[in-house]
Amino acid sequence: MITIFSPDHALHDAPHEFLDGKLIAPHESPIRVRMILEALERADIGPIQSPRAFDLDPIRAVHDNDYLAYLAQAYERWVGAGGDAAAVLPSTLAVRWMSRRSVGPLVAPGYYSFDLSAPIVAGTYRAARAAADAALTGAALLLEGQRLAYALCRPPGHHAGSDLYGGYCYLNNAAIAAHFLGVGSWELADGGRSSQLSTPSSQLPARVAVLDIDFHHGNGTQQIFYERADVLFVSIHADPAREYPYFAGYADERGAGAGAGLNLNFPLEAGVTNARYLAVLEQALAAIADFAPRFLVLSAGFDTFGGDPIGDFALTADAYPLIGQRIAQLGLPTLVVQEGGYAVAALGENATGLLRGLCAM
Ligand code: SP5
Ligand code: ZN
Repeated sequence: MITIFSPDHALHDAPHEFLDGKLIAPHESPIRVRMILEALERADIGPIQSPRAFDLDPIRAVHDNDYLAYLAQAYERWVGAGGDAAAVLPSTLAVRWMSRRSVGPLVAPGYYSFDLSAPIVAGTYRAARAAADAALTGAALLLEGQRLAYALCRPPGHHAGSDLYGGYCYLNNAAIAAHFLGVGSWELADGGRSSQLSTPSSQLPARVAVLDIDFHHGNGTQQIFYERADVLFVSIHADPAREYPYFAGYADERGAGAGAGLNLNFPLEAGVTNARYLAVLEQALAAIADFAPRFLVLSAGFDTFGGDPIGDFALTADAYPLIGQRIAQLGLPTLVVQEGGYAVAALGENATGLLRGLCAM
């Protein structure tokens, strides 16, 4: 199994996040991927490669162009206009009946974000591009015939929508990779196992499933694919009636238009055990098998772990190899994209556990 990792993740190092009325030390920090990387090296689980450099085209396929231009310049414009040099964090958010476009340097953050947990620092955009490149490289490896790749992305991505950031996420790495896998198959016959060109008449994107097992609902990924027939989104997460992101992720959100029926949410109660989780996972996997996708993108968060500081599930380390094994039994070429997980001391064991399970197919 190939891991894709860029040290550029460390360029994003937020000084704080705003949570429950307080400015606190950020839960999402560079130590997270350092812990995972060290565990992968100790476990000798396969080669670790640098991402290839992609241009903006595969990112523009998922994100709004103005949004990308904003992210690229947000910090410099903010500081230039007198914003605090520590980080970009808005004071006023565009919401419901107050959502007129207004994008001056100090207010654009409120137009393009939906919460106060995702500060932008000088290196945020470069780190986010490196994470997207890692996911795209993993997707390219699957198109070239690999069966399993792990994009060790940071910052994470599944809360980022087409033109909104939040929840520690700026670019939706999993969505960018999923779209790339679908259209990438235009160029490739045989599920990407050979590099034979397919016939021009079959130019429909391949079906891709995204399974999101982060503790939090992947609201950004849901939004991006909500009306699409070629991507199935399935998410197992804390009930948003109780947990972040609160305003999306309910079971009755089933997709719309051409995507009707292709968005599937499993909101769960607090205290979810290994056995309960694995039972729900069976339902999620059955829906994916029915869809019969060519590829699977797994948005993998480890904030489902019982020791996580912002989660309330009760999974133990033993759960992750079992989750990996069951997902591997789908028999699909799979790209694992790193999302959340904030119990830093346990991240290495939990991530290697999932990957070992996925390898054991
Ligand atoms: C990628 C990812 O996992 N993002 C998560 C962002 C969550 N931010 C808000 C967390 C709210 C936590 N509230 C309960 C904490 C005490 N149980
Ligand atoms: Zn999460």
